[in-house]
Amino acid sequence: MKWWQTAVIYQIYPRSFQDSDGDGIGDLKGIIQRLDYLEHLGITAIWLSPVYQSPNDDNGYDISDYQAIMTEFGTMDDMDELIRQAEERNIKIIMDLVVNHTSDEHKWFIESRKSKDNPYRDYYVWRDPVNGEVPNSLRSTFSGSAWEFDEASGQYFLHLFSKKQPDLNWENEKVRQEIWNMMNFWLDKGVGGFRMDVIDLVGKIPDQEITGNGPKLHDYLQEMNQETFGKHDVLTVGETWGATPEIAKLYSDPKRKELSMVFQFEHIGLDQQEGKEKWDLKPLRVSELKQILNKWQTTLGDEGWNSLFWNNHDLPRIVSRWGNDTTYHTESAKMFAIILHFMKGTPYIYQGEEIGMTNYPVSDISEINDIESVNMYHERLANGYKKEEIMASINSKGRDNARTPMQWNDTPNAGFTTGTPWLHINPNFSDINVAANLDNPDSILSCYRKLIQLRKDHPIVVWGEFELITDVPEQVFMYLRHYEGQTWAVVANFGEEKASLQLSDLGSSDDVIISNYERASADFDRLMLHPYEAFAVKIC
Ligand code: TEU
Repeated sequence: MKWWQTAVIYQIYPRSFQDSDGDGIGDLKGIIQRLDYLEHLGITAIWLSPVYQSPNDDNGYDISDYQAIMTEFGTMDDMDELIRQAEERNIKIIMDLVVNHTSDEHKWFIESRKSKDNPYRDYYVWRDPVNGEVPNSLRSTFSGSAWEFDEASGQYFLHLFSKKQPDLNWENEKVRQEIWNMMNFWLDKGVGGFRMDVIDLVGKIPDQEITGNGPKLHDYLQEMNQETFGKHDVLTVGETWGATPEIAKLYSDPKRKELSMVFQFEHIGLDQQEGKEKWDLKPLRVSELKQILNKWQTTLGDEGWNSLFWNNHDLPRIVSRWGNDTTYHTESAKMFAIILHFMKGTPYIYQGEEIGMTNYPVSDISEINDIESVNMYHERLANGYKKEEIMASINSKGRDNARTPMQWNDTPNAGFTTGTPWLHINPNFSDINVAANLDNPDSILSCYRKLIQLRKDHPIVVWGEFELITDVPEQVFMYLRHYEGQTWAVVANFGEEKASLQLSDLGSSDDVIISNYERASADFDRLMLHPYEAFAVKIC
């Protein structure tokens, strides 16, 4: 048994969590001020989005110094204090490890671009033009070619993200050694692990246009494990967009000595048109969601461990995305919480999810900060798309939806800052905020607290075998968990219509563990579910 199997992780996007000095930008001292809140919530560890020195082309995912803190966020002393004060509350700090690329303002890249014979040249991926053009057709996730021409040396460098995020050359042993040293610097500070940004890209073979899951990927991760965290009791989670369960096992089979687990994104793509981009929307089919989550729940076995999440700083708010953020705001927010936290794996909560924070649609591109949305807007506009169409995509899928400041209370600027917030605050903060949730036993926050406590009190939540129930209407997601002779049933109605179930074999129970309506019992012989109703009940 590992501590991260029983854990609940809370993700903080520092820029938007809590500002302590009135500059409108969240910071480390602000996080320290909120540790009591996180302790009250009951979480085990914080995944901290990047806090390193960065020119913020991609809000900290473009790092110019891995061993210094972003000036706007504070100092290394603040960081040490955060680790210390979190530890006092038994909370671990998981660092974001962004090593597929650096900032173009990192000293390695500044050297690298100086000349072809600079000792750092080979730290990055440089190629000659082909027929006076880009070396090949690799594209950047943030629109356009992945190759940027450098006038001075007449070569192109690779950037799978922004032009200010040149890709590191992992084939160079020296690069890997630098990364191991940096990781050991953080491990020596006592951090609780790493969330590894786009780690599936580091084995790329650019000349063959192979980016994800390259042939050397797992050799590199085994080397990383051995050279760095292998000797420590930490959590490591890889961000792996292309993972199938078979691929996930390669990372997380304990025998292979790579990572603890990966984030898989198969369910995240379900409202995207086949073969198109995330901006090209289609409605979610609940049957597909059930089928994919069931596959992940049942195929990893002892060769892996699931991470469970609906949200992060790149994704729209789940209650707006697949729930109903107006009429059934509280019900649907709790439904997503309940159905997720009883699955087998480690749950991740993204800041604000625990109070049901929603998307914040905007009407003009000038209101958008996120580089991915902005670049896509210009590219699609040039390709003839209509403005309204593009804004509709950004409003449903854009990353700013998740990045609006945390809503603490109903005072001006939601208690996030006394200054001018770096990004607009969702005007619904007067209703949706932490203070309004705290003392209300029926709030969304109280539901999350209860789910976290149930996980601590009942081994079945962590270890129980998962069994999907298929004999239910399409909009109902239902499963059982089995552990040492006990069985719990978890039921969720993913819709605005009532739904009825008839599962006579399961009998009836008045041992309700948690519910988002006032439910005292469940008779599976004739069960009627309210819109977005979700509950867990002990069957035996
Ligand atoms: O995200 C990886 C990534 O591919 C995302 O850009 C993703 O495709 C998109 O946002 C979702 O549609 C990671 C980080 O989580 C993200 O914030 C960074 O921008 C990116 O890597 C580059 O470091």
